Amino acid sequence: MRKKKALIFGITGQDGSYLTEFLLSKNYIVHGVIRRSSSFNTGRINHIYKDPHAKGRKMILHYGDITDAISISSLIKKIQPDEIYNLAAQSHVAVSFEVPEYTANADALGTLRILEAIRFNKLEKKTKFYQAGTSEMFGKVIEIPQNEKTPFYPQSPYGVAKVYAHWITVNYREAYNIFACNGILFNHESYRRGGTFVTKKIVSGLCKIKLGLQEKLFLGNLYAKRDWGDARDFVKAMWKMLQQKKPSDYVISTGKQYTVKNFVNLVLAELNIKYSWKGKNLNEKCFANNKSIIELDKAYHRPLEVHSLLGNSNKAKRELKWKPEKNIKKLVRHMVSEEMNSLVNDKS
Ligand code: NAP
Ligand code: F7E
Repeated sequence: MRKKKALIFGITGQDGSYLTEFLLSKNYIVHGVIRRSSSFNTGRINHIYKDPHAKGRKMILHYGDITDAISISSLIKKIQPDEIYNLAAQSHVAVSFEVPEYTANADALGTLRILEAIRFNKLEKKTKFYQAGTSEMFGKVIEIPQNEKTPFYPQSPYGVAKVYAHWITVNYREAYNIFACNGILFNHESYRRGGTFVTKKIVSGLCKIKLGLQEKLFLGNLYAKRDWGDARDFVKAMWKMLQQKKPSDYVISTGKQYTVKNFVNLVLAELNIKYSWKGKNLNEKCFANNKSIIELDKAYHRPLEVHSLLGNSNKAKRELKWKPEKNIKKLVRHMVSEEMNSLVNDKS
């Protein structure tokens, strides 16, 4: 049987690496787009990488960039993929306030460029398309919990750019009959999460404090609430969307909500650190062994905050037969144990 070909934009990211592993386990040939960088950016997929001279490679990397229409179109023409996953994005909400134009170019127009390349190369009937949408589109939430029909009210240049990407995906589905799906994914984390996202920052900082490699961790808003899932569960939902009879949009979430402070407390418990919180507002601090180990810094506050996100993924449960397998405790255990292993190996 012919193997299916997938093309992943954003293969070097957290989700790209897990999706690649998942698709390879389903016998796909996976093509991935990487950006040229002055330092290596393939750390999350090095364990799958094979030299171009090796026979029977199942993962093939290509240089490209989501801001470069010609490179996107020529890759799509050359590869003729059965499925495209657009995971490429400037994905940091706080950074999107610093680089709003680039964020719009990559996250909004990048999606349009891929859809146009599918159309331009006359692949509307062959190539299915997945767009990495986000709960950040709900922003200042209009209802709780949020589902596929909840109106968007984004609170950052990132969220606004993703709303454009969402609607252009719907538009190309309706105008050109492209099999195009939006996954509206709530926060999902793992040991492979980028170091400046809050869960990874907390795990990494507290593991270093436990090992005596760091003294303090500085955080921003402790009271933002998120619906945190496990990235390894969430990439399966992306694939399931493209295996349906009809394309549609799906919320992917756990339906459980925790504050940033709850997440900190779970990590402290996993590390067996005895702690107490004292103080209020910006003076709130976490103490262990009579030393303050967590303090707050206004620099991590955003011009606008998304205070509370909670997803309802009943449609995905019903139609995709998808539900999260791992809860937040399992996620914390995975993140802490991988982090500790890597720190201890680095030391020795
Ligand atoms: P990530 O770790 O930040 O990965 C982003 C990927 O996009 C990386 O491979 C990055 O390449 C690539 N990229 C960035 N700019 C690019 C450009 N101009 N051209 C080509 N590639 C580019 O993000 P993630 O957590 O895996 O998330 C995957 C997608 O899902 C993103 O679109 C994100 O916005 C969206 N999303 C994430 C979450 C979540 O909680 N993780 C939730 C909802 C939606 P480099 O490695 O070279 O930087
Ligand atoms: O922040 C608060 C911060 O940066 C979570 C991206 O994957 O998920 C992610 O976006 C919360 C926010 O993720 C710090 O203010 C407190 O309320 O980990 P984060 P995010 O902004 O929710 C969505 C679904 C995406 O689509 C995005 O691509 O934590 N917070 N203190 C902090 N956040 C950070 N980064 N650093 C802090 O020190």
